[in-house]
Amino acid sequence: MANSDIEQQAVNAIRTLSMDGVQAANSGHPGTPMALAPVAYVLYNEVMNFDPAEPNWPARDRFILSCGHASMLLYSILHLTGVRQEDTDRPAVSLDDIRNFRQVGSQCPGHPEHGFTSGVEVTTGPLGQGIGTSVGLAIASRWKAAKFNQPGFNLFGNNVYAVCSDGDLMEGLSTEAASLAGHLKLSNLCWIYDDNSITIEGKTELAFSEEVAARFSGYGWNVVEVEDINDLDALRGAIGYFQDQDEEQDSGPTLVIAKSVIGWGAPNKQGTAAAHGAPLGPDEISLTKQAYGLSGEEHFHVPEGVMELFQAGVGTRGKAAREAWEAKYAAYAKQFPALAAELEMMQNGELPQGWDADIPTFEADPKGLASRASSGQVLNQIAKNVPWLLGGSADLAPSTNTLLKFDDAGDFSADDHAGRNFHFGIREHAMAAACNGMALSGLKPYCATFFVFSDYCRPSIRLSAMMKLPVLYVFTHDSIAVGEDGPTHQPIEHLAALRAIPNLAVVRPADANEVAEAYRTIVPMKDQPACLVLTRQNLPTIDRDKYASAAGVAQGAYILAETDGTPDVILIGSGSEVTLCLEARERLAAEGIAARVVSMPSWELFDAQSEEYRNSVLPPDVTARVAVEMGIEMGWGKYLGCGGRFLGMNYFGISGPFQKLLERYGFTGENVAAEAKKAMGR
Ligand SMILES: Cc1ncc(C[n+]2csc(CCOP(=O)(O)OP(=O)(O)O)c2C)c(N)n1
Ligand SMILES: [Mg+2]
Repeated sequence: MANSDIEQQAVNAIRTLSMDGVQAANSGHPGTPMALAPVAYVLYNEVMNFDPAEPNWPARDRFILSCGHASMLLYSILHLTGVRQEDTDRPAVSLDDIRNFRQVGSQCPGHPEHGFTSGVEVTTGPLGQGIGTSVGLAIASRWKAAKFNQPGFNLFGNNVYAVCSDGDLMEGLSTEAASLAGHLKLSNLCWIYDDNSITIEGKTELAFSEEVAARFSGYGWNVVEVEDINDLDALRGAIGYFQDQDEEQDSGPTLVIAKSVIGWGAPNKQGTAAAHGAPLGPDEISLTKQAYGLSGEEHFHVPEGVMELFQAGVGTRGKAAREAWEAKYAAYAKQFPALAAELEMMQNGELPQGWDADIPTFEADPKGLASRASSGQVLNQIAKNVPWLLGGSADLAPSTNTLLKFDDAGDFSADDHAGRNFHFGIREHAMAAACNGMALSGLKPYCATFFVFSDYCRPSIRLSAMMKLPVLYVFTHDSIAVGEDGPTHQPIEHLAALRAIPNLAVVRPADANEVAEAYRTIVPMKDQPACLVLTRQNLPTIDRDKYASAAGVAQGAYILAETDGTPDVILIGSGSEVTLCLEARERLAAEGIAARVVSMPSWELFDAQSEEYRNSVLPPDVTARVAVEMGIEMGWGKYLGCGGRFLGMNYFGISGPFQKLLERYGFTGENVAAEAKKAMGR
C-alpha cells in the first residue's frame, strides 16, 4: 500500500527539519536522518510504548540511536511528538532548539546527550556504544520483569529498539554485544540496521564485505530484511515479526536489515558519502524539498496536520498506556507494598535501610588477605541487602572474587532472568557497555576483570562517567605484583589512565578495612561511576588500634600514622604500598626522623575535600614528601610538589615471582626510607 499523504508529510518533516538544522549550524550529518525518517516515524508513532508527556515513565520502550551522528533524526522526532522536558512545562526540543542545533545552550547538542535532553535514552556518538548499551537495557527489562512482575501485574517487560549504521556493525563492540545478546536470547531486543552501503570514505565495499545476515544468524538472532526503508508497510511487517519473536520469550533478538539511501531525495548527493557529514547546501536543500513535493523556500516548516498526527498516534496511545500502567501500579503497590517500596527506592537511586549493616570489620592481621578477597566478602554482604545490586565478570569471577554466593543469588541466563550473577564471557567491552544500560534502567550493576584489561572497557567507562551512571568497576590484579604473568598482565599506566577520566572515582584501598570503607563510600553514589582497584596478593590488615581508622577513606586520603609535632617527611601511599610506608616510618623513627604516613586510596575523593582538610593532611610547609605507587608517575606532582620524590614504575615490568619483582624495582620499606632521606636532602 502506498504511504498515505499525511504519513508521508510526517516522514518528510523529519527530513526537512534535519537538513535545515544541519544547514543552520553549518555542521552536522543530514543524510542519515533523511534516510532513517521512516523508521523513526513507524517506531514512535505506531509501535513504541512511550508517552511524550512522561518520557521517563519506567515501563516505556526504549529507542537508542546508536549512530549518534544522525542526532537530528532524534531531535526532529522528539520535537514532532512533543516530548516534554522532564520537570518543566517546556518541550524537550523546540523549533528554536532545532534552529540552534549544535550551538551552545541548545537542547540539540551535536550528538545525543543523555540527562540533558529528555527523551535521549543514551549518549551516543562513539560508534558501537549505543547498541552495546542496548543489551544492558534489554537485560534490565528482563530482570525487572522477573523480579517485580506478579500474576496479573505485568509491570515490566519493555522492548528495546536500537538503530545502528555500518560503522556500528563494523566496531568490535557490536560483535561482543550481539554475541552476548544472542546467547542470552534477549528477544525483547531489536536492532535496525541502516544498510546504506556508505561510510565516510565512500562505499562500504572499501572495507566491509561480510554477510551481515549470516553473521547475525550465527549469533542466534532472527534476521529480517526490508528491501526499501521507504516502504512503511514493509517496516511495519518487520517490526511485527520482531514482536512475534518477542512473544516467544526465548526466540532471540531480532536484526532488521533495512536497505536505505543516504540523503534520500537529494538529487545530487543521495547515495554518496557527500551526504554523510556536511550540510547539503541551500541549493541542494531547495531541490530536495521540491523532490518531496514541498516548497523549496520554506525552512523549519512543519506542515499542518503533522503534529496532530503524532498527537493522535503516539500521544494518545502513550498516554493511555502510561495511565493504565499507573493504575495497575497503584493496585500493585497496595497488594505488594514491599516490592513497590523496593521498586521506588531503586528508581530513585536510593538504598534500603541498613544496606551497610553487615559490612564486616577485619581484625588486625600481619598476614592479612588480598583486597580482592576482602572485596568479595564485602560485596556479598552488601548485595544481600540490596536486591538490585548485581553483576559479574568477564570470565574471571573466581579471580576477581565477584561471584555472589548467597543462596538465592542465582545466575542470569536465557532461562532465568531473576539471577544476579552475570557471566559476560570474555567480552570486557560489551560487559561495560551493558552495565551502562543496566544502570540507565535503575539497577546497580558492577562488573569485573583484571585491572590491565580496564583498557578493554575504557570507551564505555568514559560514557558511564559522562552519563553520570553509578556503575561499579571491580578491577583486580592491580600491579606488577601479579608476578609471573609478566608485563602483559602487569598494569602500569592504568591508574593514571583512569584518573584522567572526569567524574570517575578511582579507589585503591590499602587493606581489608579500607576495602570495606571504599564500598561504604562508593555504593551510595548516584551520579558517578567508581573503579575499585584491588590486589591479587595478600595485604596485611593494618592494626587500627595503633593507626587511624579506615573511615578516612571517605575523604580520599587521611593521616594513617601521625608524628609528634611537625613531620620531617610525609610518606604517601596507595593500596599495597601503604604498608611499605608504615615499615619505612619505623625505620626512619629509629634514626630519629619523624615521618607521617598518608594513605591515599583516591585522588578524586581527596580533591573534593575542603582546602583546609587537604592542607591538614598535606601541610604546605612540609615539602619533603615521597609517594609510593606501583604505577607511572603522571599526575603525582600535584601532591609531591617540586621537592617530592616518586617511587613507582615508569616502565613495563618483567615476569617473575612477585617478591623478587618488588625487590628488583625497589618496593621495600628500606628503599622507601632511603627515598625519604633523599627528599629531606640527606
Ligand atoms: C568509534 C568511532 N569511530 C569513528 C567515528 C567517526 N565516524 C562518525 S560516523 C562514521 C562512519 C559513517 O558511516 P556509517 O556508520 O555507515 O554511518 P552513515 O554515514 O551511513 O550514517 C565515522 C567513522 C565515530 N563516531 N566513532
Ligand atoms: Mg552507512
